[in-house]
Amino acid sequence: MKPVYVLNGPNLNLLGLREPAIYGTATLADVEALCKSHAEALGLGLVFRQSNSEGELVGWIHEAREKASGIAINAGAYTHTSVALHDALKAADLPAVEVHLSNVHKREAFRHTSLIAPAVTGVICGFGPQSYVLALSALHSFITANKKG
Ligand code: DHK
Repeated sequence: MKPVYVLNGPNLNLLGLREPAIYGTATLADVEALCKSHAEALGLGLVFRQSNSEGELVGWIHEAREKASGIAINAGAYTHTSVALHDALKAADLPAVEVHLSNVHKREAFRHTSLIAPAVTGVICGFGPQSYVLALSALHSFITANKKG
């Protein structure tokens, strides 16, 4: 089976240092280790990446279109602004989960709108690093049931 791509957007490289009251104290390396062990338990291969560049994220989604069985994406602030990520996810045509550490609906109004939500299978937010674990489990069920959602 092709691996699952877990893609992280802008400022997530600062996880653990950045607004810990909102995003927690786990670093992105901690989140990656959590994802790796959960993916292994599920029998899924994992590609885990972070970029501050919208174009690089678009390129990785294009790559996933050929090389991945599903995508979990925390697009950071691009969630709320990026038509390019929306279009790339539509083009990828894979099971995909929008992930957030924080519950964006409890926060500023500008975070209540996601431009990528209409292009993915489902959305998980508010569970800290566990949001990623839940996303991987959801992708695993969809991929093994051969569904796109
Ligand atoms: C991360 C970000 O960087 C914000 O721009 C999003 C998301 C929320 C998160 O909770 O993981 O609004």
